[in-house]
Amino acid sequence: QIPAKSNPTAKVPSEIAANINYHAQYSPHFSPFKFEPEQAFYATAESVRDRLTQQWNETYSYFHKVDPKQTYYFSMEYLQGRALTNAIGNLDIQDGYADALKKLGHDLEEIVEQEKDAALGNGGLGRLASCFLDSMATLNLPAWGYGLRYRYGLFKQLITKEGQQEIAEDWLEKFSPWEVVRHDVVYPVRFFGQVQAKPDGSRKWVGGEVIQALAYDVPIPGYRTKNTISLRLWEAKAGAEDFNLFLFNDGQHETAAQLHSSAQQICAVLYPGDATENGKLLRLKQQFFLCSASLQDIIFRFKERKEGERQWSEFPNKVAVQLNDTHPTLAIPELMRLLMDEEGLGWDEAWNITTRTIAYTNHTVLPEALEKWSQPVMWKLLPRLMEIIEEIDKRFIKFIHYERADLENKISQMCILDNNPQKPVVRMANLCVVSAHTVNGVAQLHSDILKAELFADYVSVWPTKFQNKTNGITPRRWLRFCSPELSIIITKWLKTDQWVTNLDRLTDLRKFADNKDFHAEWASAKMANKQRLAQYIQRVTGVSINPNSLFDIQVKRIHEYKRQLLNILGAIYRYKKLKAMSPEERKNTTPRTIMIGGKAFATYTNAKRIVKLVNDVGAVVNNDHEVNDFLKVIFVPNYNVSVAEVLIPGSELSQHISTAGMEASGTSNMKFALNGCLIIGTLDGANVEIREEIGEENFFLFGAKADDVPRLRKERENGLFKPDPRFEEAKQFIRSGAFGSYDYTPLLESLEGNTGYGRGDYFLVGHDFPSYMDAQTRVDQAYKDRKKWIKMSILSTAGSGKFSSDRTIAQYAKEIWNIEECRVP
Ligand code: DL6
Repeated sequence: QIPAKSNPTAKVPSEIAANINYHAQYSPHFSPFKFEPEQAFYATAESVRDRLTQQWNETYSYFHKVDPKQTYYFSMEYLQGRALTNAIGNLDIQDGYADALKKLGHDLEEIVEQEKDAALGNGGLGRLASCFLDSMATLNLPAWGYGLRYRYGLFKQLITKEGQQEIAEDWLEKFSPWEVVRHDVVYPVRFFGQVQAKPDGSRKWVGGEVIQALAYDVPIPGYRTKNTISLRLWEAKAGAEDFNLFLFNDGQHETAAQLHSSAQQICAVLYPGDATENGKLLRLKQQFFLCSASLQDIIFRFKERKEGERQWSEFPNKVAVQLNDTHPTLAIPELMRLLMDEEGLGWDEAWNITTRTIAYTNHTVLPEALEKWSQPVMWKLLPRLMEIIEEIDKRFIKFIHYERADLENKISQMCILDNNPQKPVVRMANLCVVSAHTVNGVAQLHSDILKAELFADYVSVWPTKFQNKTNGITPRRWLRFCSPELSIIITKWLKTDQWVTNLDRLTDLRKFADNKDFHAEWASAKMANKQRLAQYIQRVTGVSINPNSLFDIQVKRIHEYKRQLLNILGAIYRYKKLKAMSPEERKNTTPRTIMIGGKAFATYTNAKRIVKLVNDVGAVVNNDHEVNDFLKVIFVPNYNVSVAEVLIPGSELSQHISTAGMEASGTSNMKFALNGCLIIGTLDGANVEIREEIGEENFFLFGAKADDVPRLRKERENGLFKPDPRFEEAKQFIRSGAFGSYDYTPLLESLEGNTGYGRGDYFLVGHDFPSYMDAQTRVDQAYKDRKKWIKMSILSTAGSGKFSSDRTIAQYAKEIWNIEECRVP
């Protein structure tokens, strides 16, 4: 029987089942008559996409008609994760789809598991961009995301005896059911070549190689609203005219398709290694490709949305561009170039438009993450942009010279071009600060540090340019959908589900913080999540963990400043103490399961050693029958968004233990707190605000404060640091070979000595170790008092309202972008 044509508005399970069937048969991607979970996933996703497409088209045409000011979020990273649960959740049709799939012999939960994560990002910065898109859509804001369609996303992490091994993550292996290619949206992007002066004094960038940017759109549905916005991802292409048939037939196969291969490299991977000149060139190409294609698209839309002539002066009233860190900084000179060279505007007008359009978010104070591009490489790849950057710099220096003679001696640090003859570079953050109308940090402490340190000199020039926008997370993905058990209880006790879009409503849970019945339901939901997590751990690591032990989790990119090393040294010390105890004494301890997960950048050797150490410790501890009822150490492999969705709801304690002043914000801290997990942490990033919101008595604080860090490093350099004996004992235990024969000397040496970045314990692991261990003792004691712990857990969730990305995005909209709601009727 031929199934009915897909009806995208179907609500009844039998009709939804017909839609799914329709796609299984008429959008075939597999051999006929197969309807295994994988095929069922693709057919289900396509039927959901039909619905989204309808809303999406309406949103497009409504925005076109209303012509509101629109924000464009430029980001090299989006960590979207899976889309199916989120889409049917936001469309509020989970039950219909679950029933429909049941009719077709499948289980929604199993189908959801078939989807590959879209991992077009690296860590917090990319996931933030994805949370922001969700909030933009939910708040009905006229806003879009722009990014790159990487062929391979962030690598897949395999754990072998040698430690971490990276393999390409083939998220497009079959295809992505969510993206739509727009064959009509193509823009040329030029690289290399030269600049010609024209007789009228204008300049033109010519020659070089021209690669086409082709748009792929991904729909981003808002929660319970028709508004469905776009994430537009660019793919690089060369055309048939660039394929030299003559050379090919002459046997010169590679030369014949040179431009095709060059195009393919641009979107091959996220963050290609940049140790070589070629690697640097490729990264710069990626950044420019994103900026140029997106700006051409924005300008096209600006003109298209109004018939007849547009006044260029209107541009900043119609367009806001947000740069997600410095990676898309080239948008600044590229917008100048497009306005001057392509549209014929003069410098002053182009500069006025550019500076009123572009805003910049800083996400790090780490010196090595502040991008500096080699001037010779930039001249070679982007000659016209370099002319423009030089001119911006010249004018800035002149401005300081005439207007702020008091800053004369600061010019060499404030200007954009560092002309050091050994290594001339362009300082991207300086270009952003000089050109953007607003610069923001991502948590109050971080924004204060930016103003007091990194950008202090500019603050006196432009005091109102600097803002704070504390990060946030979407409550849909990070509570409503990843923990249905807890969500149901919250809705039941609050007697409303309005908290899903108004997270401040969670404060009302405080009323029930001592209610016995509420406690019982809360504990049972948490237990269900812990059991789900225990099953997952068993499946991926083969280790069985006890759901009655304290689940203690640290998941994030592996980095020395995030101090996974502090965590594992603490675990080692705990293990050693347990070994020394009598069986009776052990019974009085709080059993713990410590889980650590995260990826180390492929060339970051010390981070990879940390991964190896955690695995080695786990192998010993988990097989030690004397103590393994009281302690397990698990390395959770291949941490990504979907894994986080299982780990976070099942966690009870999470570790956010960076050296104070180094973590700009952190966002997983918010996800854990929202899920009723207690935090052990330093006064760093958004921890500071989380602690304020949930109450200091519900936060296990330890460690140096940001203000003390420089002095402590100095003292260390001067040989004034006296290590705690427990710290020495833990390190000595590693040296003794207790965890195998791997040579951990370089890792241990990073904690010793007096000076230098990464040596001389720059991250103050030794200094913070004793107060960390004391805080851990407080954790163990608190966990023994079940009533107290559950109350703290409830208060964590209740105090998390501030950390909704809806709040963050509403602030960006009002205080930076100046855009308003544009709700599709
Ligand atoms: O703002 C999102 C996220 C913060 O939560 C993290 O604290 C911060 O480390 C991260 N920053 C970056 C920037 N690049 N580097 N390195 O990823 O941004």
